[in-house]
Amino acid sequence: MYRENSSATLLQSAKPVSHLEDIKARSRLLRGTIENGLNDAVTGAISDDDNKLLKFHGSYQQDDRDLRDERRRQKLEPAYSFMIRARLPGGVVTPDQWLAFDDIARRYSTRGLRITTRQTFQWHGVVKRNLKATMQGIHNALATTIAACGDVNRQVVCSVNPHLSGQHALVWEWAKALSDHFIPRTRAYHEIWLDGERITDEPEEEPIYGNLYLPRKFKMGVAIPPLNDIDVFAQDLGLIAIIEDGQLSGFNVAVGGGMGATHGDETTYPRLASVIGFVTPQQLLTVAEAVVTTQRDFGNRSERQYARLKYTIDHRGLEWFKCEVEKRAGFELAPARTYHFDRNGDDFGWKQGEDGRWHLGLYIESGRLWDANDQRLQTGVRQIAQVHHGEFRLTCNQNLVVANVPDQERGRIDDLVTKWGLDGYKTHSAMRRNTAACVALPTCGLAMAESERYAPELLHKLEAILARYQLLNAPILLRLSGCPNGCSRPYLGEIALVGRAPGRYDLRLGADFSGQRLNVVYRHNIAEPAILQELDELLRNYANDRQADEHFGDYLLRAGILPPPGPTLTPIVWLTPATAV
Ligand code: SRM
Ligand code: SF4
Repeated sequence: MYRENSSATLLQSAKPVSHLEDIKARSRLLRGTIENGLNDAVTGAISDDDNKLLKFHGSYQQDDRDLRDERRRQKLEPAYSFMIRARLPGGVVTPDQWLAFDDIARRYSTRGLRITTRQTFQWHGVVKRNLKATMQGIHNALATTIAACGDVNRQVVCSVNPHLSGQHALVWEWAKALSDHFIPRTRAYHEIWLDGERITDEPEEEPIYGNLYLPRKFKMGVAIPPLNDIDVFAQDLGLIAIIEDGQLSGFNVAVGGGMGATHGDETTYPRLASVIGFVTPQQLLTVAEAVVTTQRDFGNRSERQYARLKYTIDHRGLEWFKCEVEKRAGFELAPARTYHFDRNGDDFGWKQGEDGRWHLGLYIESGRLWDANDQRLQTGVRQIAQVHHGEFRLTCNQNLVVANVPDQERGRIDDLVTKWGLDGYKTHSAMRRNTAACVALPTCGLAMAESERYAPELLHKLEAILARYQLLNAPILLRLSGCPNGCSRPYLGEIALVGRAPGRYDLRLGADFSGQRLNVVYRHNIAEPAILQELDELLRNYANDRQADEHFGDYLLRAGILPPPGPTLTPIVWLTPATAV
């Protein structure tokens, strides 16, 4: 039996709620008619409404955009398939899980395994009749896909590599606790995918979310200074672990980060999270819940483009938000503690932890592990998983750490890394090692331009420029996104390309190297020749005029090539009254 949750009654809007709110309300806690749709053999798709609910189960319906025109000509329905995303808190994967995930990829997906910018895996190209078997395979590997997408708290990301110290391991435990705390409680997932028993006489409710879940997606991440590898200020709720005298004292709380924007619409924008205070570990879940429920009750449920937490905060004011969170938590947040980030990006090569065990950082281009063309990266990591007894850690920069390796096992892992061409980290330019590119074409329905498939070609050309100016060892954050949604967090790239149309991008410049300053548009809507020309000149000047250890983004500001950053962006963007009281 399904019971209405009281949070639904909080919705009072001048504008009608969006269609998606209506779908959620009618869904019986995310069931909709997904099961019927899966059984309909006439089409490879499911209904639009169910497709929206399916996201909460960790899957998106897509179609192969490379084939769209041809199939239309042949009067066939689009080549539908599904992308599936796992929920792997902090990106931790055991070797057994790796082998199971790899089996799933070989059996059901068309493009191998894809490490995402939020430390998890996606499988692309799973056809409808295999969707259930894929979900079951992931479940059997002791993982899940629930709430990997949808208007809920998603995968909680965490700095890598926690095994470098006992305190880091503790921080990961908290990231996992957060992830578990916000998992939806609906039994729909079990019923639909795992053939779970339907229990009809017990009330079923979502104690945190209510039956409408959140107004929009919600993201949490925990960073461990001085490394900001997760881009903590891009999270709705970013937590900065404060380790003092070798002990975890607690977390600074940052709220309202987000990247998504729409071209040409200045009422939507990327925003860095604002630090509002400090909590002890014991207070963490209470405060996180207060943040989430405040957004649940005050977020915009009429206009989805303004529904992220960043707009709720900018609309009502940061001080109001903080007071509301404190009221719900039942205590005041302590003043934020001092912290310092000195960089983003991942560590590559072998690093030893304080317990003497080793961790090997491997560069994976755009996170794609796929046996294609002349590469066998998927097989290579599979072979490592067959001999590895520690675990793997996926990073938010789409890379991979073979973690927790005893000294005597290193040689064996190194041999496999070399054999299967996973040793690129030793020779690649520093820019390549600091590049992230979103998936974009052919699977992403929102892509306006290529990203993942364009990155290798672009990097090849940029490396020729870097070599000319002896900059191959200069770490420069490069981010590519096929549209302004910002899945590679391009607004935090020292150099970023944001797709506008096939072959055309906005060139954005000037973020810092530690994820604490947004970049700005330098040239709108330009094609590759102009991109290369602009970057050639700027990189030449940087090579000649940079100060010792000065990063490219900082140089552009100091040299006056970009304007100094303005005040923190807090425009009031909604023209309509707030949607909740
Ligand atoms: Fe994303 C939508 C891929 C991280 C902001 N994102 C999508 C979809 C699902 C397209 C869609 O809605 O139809 C993309 C699927 C492409 C495909 O074929 O796989 C997609 N996003 C990805 C991934 C796979 C990019 C990657 O190359 O790794 C990342 C998966 C993360 C994960 O494992 O959970 C991914 N997306 C991000 C990030 C980065 C982050 O979270 O750190 C962002 C920016 C941060 C943020 O959320 O503000 C991001 N994705 C978006 C948005 C814009 C949201 C907004 O507030 O406007 C959309 C579109 C939307 O939600 O309407 C989107
Ligand atoms: Fe797709 Fe745009 Fe995200 Fe790239 S940034 S994966 S094109 S939604």
